[in-house]
Amino acid sequence: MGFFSKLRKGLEKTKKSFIQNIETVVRGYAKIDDEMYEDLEAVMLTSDIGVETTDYLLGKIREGVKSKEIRDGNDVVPYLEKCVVELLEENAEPMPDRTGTTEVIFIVGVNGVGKTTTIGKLAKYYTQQGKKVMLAAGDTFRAAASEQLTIWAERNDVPIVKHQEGADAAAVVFDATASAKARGIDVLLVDTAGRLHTKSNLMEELRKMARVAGRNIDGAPHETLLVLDATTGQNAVSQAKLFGDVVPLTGVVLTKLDGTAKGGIILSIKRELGVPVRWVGVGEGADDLRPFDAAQFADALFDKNVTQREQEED
Ligand SMILES: Nc1nc2c(ncn2[C@@H]2O[C@H](COP(=O)(O)OP(=O)(O)OP(=O)(O)O)[C@@H](O)[C@H]2O)c(=O)[nH]1
Ligand SMILES: [Mg+2]
Repeated sequence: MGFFSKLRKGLEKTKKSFIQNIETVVRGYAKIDDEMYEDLEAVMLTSDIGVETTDYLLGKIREGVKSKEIRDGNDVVPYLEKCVVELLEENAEPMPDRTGTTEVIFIVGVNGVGKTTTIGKLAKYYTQQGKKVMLAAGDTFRAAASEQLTIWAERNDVPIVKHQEGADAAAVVFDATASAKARGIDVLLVDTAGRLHTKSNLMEELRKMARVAGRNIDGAPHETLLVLDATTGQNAVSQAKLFGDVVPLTGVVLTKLDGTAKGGIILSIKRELGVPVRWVGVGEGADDLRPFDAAQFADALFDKNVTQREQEED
């Protein structure tokens, strides 16, 4: 199965919990009234798009009613589809091109969201793009973390810099950045320990890692990607907000979109965290991560251009 097909299949539950529930609600209304807005609000809130994005979409529907684009309940869903596409586009931003320097990418997030797996997938993606990739085992906290990353390094045939368990993570970053620079590496992917914002020593460690990276390579880390597990919904977003206070985030990797009903979370990321969605993950395999493409995502969610998309995919 290609990426589009996996994404489409993965979003089936989200579609059900969001679009189809909305359809069920609005179908009953010949006339738009306050009761319908209340029902809509309830459905939206349970689909994990968040309070703010719910308010935004309800405001949009009110506008549509005023401008007569929505005349009865049946007009709501097609109108809402347009609004959702706009929100997806808001979350997309072109990836900056940093050819010519060693690009240092930090991967951060709470425990178990898919950081290390994402690094393995990114290593494959960038290698296929013809880039020289190196990994840094910056999770020195959890036992076996560096072994897990080493497996991904071997699979992708890329070098890895690691220290012993319990070593200073900033020292790993220092060595890795120096080595990457010396070897003319294009992309250095830095794994970090899963941490909660409440663990102040670990958050301080993250700050130190970022500081140290910048000593060896100008402007590093160039990207700090926050990994969010889509299955945790809005919970993930609120936990993650606090990472931005410690290290400036440049984007989000949304993982585990395969099979969750909470995929609607993607609509609220830019609004709540102020950063674009850069990558989406739809499985545990090395090919199950791609740059976020708003149009592709919308097609997968609304079952549009399916045949064409399926023909395009590898
Ligand atoms: N279904 C699915 N599983 C995923 C995806 N990404 C990661 N996983 C799985 O999620 C689990 C945790 O992944 P890790 O990469 O170890 O997560 P981590 O954030 O590095 O975890 P810690 O280092 O313990 O904080 C693994 O079983 C992965 O295979 C995805 O997109 N879809
Ligand atoms: Mg990990």
